Amino acid sequence: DHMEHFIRELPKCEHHVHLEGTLEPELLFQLAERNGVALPDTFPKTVAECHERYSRFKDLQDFLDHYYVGMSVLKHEDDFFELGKAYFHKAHADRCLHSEVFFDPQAHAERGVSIESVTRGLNRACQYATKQLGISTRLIMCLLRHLPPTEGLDTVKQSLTLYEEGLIHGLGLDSSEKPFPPELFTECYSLISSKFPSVGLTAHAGEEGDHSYVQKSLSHLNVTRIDHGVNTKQSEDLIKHVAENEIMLTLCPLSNKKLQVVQDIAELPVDLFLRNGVPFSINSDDPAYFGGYILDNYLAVHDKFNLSLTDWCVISKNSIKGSWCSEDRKKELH
Ligand code: ES4
Ligand code: ZN
Repeated sequence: DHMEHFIRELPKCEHHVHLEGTLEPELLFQLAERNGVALPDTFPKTVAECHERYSRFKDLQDFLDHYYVGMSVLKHEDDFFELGKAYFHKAHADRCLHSEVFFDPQAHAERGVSIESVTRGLNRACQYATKQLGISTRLIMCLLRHLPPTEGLDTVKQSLTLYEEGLIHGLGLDSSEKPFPPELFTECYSLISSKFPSVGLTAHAGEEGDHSYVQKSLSHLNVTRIDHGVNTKQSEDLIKHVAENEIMLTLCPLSNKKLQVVQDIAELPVDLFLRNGVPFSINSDDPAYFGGYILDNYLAVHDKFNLSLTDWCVISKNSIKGSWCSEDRKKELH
């Protein structure tokens, strides 16, 4: 299959991967042992049991319940370095040349791991990726929307020196979507953008929430990108708006299938978005839990949609254009 070979070789940009979601069961059990962390009885006991349990998530919340327990084995700066390094090797193998990675500092703070040690460990992994693998990187801090917005604001305040140092480049919003609409976090976003106007703003929206969550992320949080954004398909006006304003949607096909956002990847609005000039990229989300990294996600789209070479070039160009890297780097990526 010529097309498959083309897709394998295509230079790729990642915009939606949670580093805690790249924690493979092998490393998870190693770290649990090394750090003396006892996992709860409800957590799988072996690598094989992880794979079995991860193959049947009911919905986003069912996944998140495992995700937060899984990451509880991460305790020290070096654990985060090791996690990031392992991910960047996977990305490199998939011909990913630019990767923007999410992390959830609040999910580690509750175990007494400081935002500084998380960020410094991950930033060292980013530097390793650039020097050893030639991957350009961006670190995006995410706020957990299931926690009170006042705690999000505290986290933002604690992170200001890290943004100042240039260790973090973006702000995102993730976790359980529906009960926690985007406008709750208006102040967190406005604080970052008032202090650091060049920091990239994004938010998960329209994964389980309807199209109004996408709309409100744009109007209240001033994001320039939407993570998932699948439910943009529900509104013709919104489709027009994101196309005209070049808001990139970071689609995650394997994630949507595993969390039953769609029953089949063929249901994703890939054709609708291409026909209407909605820019989107194809991404990994939580690859250790969803069974595939960026190439597997590209190949899943290839398998379900008979896209032309022209379509793939549009996807590829949009994923470069929507990246938060320098204009010089964008030229190199072309
Ligand atoms: C996530 Cl798939 C997904 N959705 C929302 N929040 C997340 N955090 C990690 N993966
Ligand atoms: Zn995500």
